[in-house]
Amino acid sequence: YPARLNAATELIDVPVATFGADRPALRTPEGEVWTYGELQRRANQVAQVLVEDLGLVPGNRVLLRSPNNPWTVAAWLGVLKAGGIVVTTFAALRVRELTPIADRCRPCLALVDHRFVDEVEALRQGAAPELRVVTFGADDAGDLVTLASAKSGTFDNVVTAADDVALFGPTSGSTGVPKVTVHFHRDLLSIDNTFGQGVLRLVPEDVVACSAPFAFTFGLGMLVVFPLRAGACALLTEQATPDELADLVAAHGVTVLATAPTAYRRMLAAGKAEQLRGLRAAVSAGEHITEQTWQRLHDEIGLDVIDGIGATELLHIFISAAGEDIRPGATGRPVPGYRATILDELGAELPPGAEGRLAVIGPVGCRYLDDERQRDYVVGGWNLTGDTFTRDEDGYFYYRARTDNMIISSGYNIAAPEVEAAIDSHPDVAECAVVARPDAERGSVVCAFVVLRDGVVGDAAMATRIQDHVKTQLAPYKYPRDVRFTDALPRNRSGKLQHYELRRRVRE
Ligand code: 3SK
Repeated sequence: YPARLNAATELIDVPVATFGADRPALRTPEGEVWTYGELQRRANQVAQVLVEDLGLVPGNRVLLRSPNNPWTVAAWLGVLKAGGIVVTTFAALRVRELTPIADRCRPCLALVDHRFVDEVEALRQGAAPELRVVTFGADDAGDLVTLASAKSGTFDNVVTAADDVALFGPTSGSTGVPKVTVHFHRDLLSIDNTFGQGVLRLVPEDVVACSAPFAFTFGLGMLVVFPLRAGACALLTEQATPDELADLVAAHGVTVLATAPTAYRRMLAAGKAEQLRGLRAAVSAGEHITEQTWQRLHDEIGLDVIDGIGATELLHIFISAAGEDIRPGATGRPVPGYRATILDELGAELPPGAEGRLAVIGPVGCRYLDDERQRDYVVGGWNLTGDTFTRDEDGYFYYRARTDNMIISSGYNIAAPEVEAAIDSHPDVAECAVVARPDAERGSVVCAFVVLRDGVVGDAAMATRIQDHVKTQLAPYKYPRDVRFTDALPRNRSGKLQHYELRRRVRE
């Protein structure tokens, strides 16, 4: 990339010039359509408001709190155009979750959808008294939309350096204590030059939907960066259950869907396969997809799902495969631009077939903001993602577990996802999660939290049936010695299972 680079130029101004101002860029389930020209004008107006009315100077940090809608995209691009740093947060976060993020990021301004302002007001009255709060969508005099509408809509983007900071991406990580990842302007383009153009390959005719909020960089890539650079259109949903999303896919002619395996499973369970048949590509990420779910999607919607593993630390997906390159059971190969290997505990590379820590290096790397945990993530130049993988002779990588989900019981290594997949295949099970429970005799034992299908009773006999079932699927030493029934599994805002919460429960 050139030394001087503002990502917003490449994400909206160049696409307007390349694909034309009249192409649809964003649409909503309610039928609103923003063209590329309109998005550019709105983003320029926001940048004008930021600089002329709110006194933003390059490098200022702007907290953005809003669900996925066109104004959120305009605000995000506007901050970049003005040389600011966007701090994306989930609209659903409460003040106690926002406080450590604000403490670390120190935003001077918050752009907030008016429906989600209370928690930010509480933040301003508590931990962040200097924070200036501007709402949008309220239609009053101080509203961002009102202020923006009074502007001309032309703006000369601030000339930032390719490695000036553009984005602070908070992540709850696997412990629940938030970390903030730091990403440059060039990183935002890099994810497109690697996964976007190297694997996904959107075309201008594509309509993309994704369940992830922009605050989860999976959603930011899938709904903003990749479609805009390809001249494609994104369908933005503020809130949709998997069933509703499947209906929207059919109703809006969506061609590319990206969501988590859990959502795909729910769509199939709700009989929504028909609604997904118009897709030309489906991406699964956010958590590991089991072979069973991948196969069901193949059988029922006729698509080979593009699996991918990404991380907020690396901004997006770094191992994946599409089309002919898909090897069943494997997550895929490093996406073009990345290298990956498997390391042992001491940092030595392991040969094909050996199980160890996944290590990745590429154009985007982890930079935590003021955080000691940087030392654990980047070791010897490799990013250690916290996943246990194997690879084969041909360079395909196979997921085993989150490293902290490997259970060592009586000296056996048991990967929790393997046991989860076996339990999931029981017809009475809706979903489950497996963790280690400390045990005096065995070190740890496998403990399964199981959600049963509606109407099935979770009693001792059912627990035994599940244990027997696992013994028919896997080596019997892997069966869950402890089976606990629950109504729901704990998940974070991006839908990932919170195994740490279950580990806390088993220690209680
Ligand atoms: O796999 C993930 O969790 C992820 C994280 C950030 C960006 C993209 C992805 C898929």
